[in-house]
Amino acid sequence: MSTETTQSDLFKPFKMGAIQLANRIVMAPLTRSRSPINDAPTEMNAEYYRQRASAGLIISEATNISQQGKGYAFTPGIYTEAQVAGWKLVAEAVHKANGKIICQLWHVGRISHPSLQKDNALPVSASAIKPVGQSFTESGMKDHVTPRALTLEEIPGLIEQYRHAAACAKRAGFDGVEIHSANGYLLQQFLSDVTNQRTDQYGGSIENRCRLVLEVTQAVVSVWGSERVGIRFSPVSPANDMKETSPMKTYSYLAEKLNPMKLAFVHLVEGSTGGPRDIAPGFSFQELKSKFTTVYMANNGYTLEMALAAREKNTADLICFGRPFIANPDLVERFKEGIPLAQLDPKTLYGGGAEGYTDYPAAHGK
Ligand code: 8OZ
Repeated sequence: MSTETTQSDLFKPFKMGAIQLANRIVMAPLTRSRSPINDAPTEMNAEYYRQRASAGLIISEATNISQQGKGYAFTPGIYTEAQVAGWKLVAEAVHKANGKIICQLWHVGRISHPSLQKDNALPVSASAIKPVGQSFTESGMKDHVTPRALTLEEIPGLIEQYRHAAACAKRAGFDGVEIHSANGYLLQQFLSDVTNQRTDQYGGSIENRCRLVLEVTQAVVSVWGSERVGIRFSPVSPANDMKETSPMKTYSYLAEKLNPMKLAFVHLVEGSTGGPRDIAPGFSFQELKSKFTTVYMANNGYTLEMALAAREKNTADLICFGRPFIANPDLVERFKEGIPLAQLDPKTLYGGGAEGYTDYPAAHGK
């Protein structure tokens, strides 16, 4: 372990809003599709999160706020009593291990498939525009379909889905929540001038396209208080056939509107989600960071060296690691002690049981 590593405040406590973190390393939300029964977590999921509790903060895998919001087979929800009970196991296990965990609130919008919806309903979106790509359903990959545009009358009910899920997450004992407004899912489908072609007050101008996410944030803050709520954006990521033509303008406006709400953090996917960081010449995440007054959580392809440099130069307050946490439950200790990282097995990423999930050992056992 080098002195540069030991002296970095990456490994020192940090207060994020009302949540006290043991260090500045965040376990990123990671979909693992291991909740096949009632979309509810079990002891196995609790064990997986417990093993990773030395992260300063764990963000849960993306968690459906309603059946309508579900777009991937075997992903968990946070809207029924069984799901609250399942997540209680998770939150208790993480807390017992002195960790902190927040719930990522997710509605996929058009990235769903009728086979995952109640009565084979069409997925919903800002507008009836079909994404290129396929959905992960219980019977394999299926082409996306043309979604149905939400009516103006349905918007209050949609916001209520977020409020209800936020209240369920609170009862489950999470430390807070993250609103998933990234990666081409429903909230970004409203933000984007490409996927949002509405002509009512939720489409057209930047103000109108940002309206839904701001109303959702208000609803979630009404449950949790602003100091336990964060939000995730991916302004330039092509994930899930997303495109925004002037992201700096849109996200600068969001910063201006979100700053007075005093959220706990803003989480940025810097580049193409899970891919290259330098995909948008001319777009500067540091410029965007300067517009936000809250804690800046950086994500996408960070190595330990990059994280140390980010703290040295203060280009981020908190650093997310995603895939490295899968095969290295003790990632923080490995970083501190200079222990080589284990590589994950891609075959066991999604679905299945304990194999490739809770059986990656910590370097020193446990
Ligand atoms: C990978 C596989 C399935 C879902 C995201 C929730 O992109 C996801 C996701 C990622 O945010």
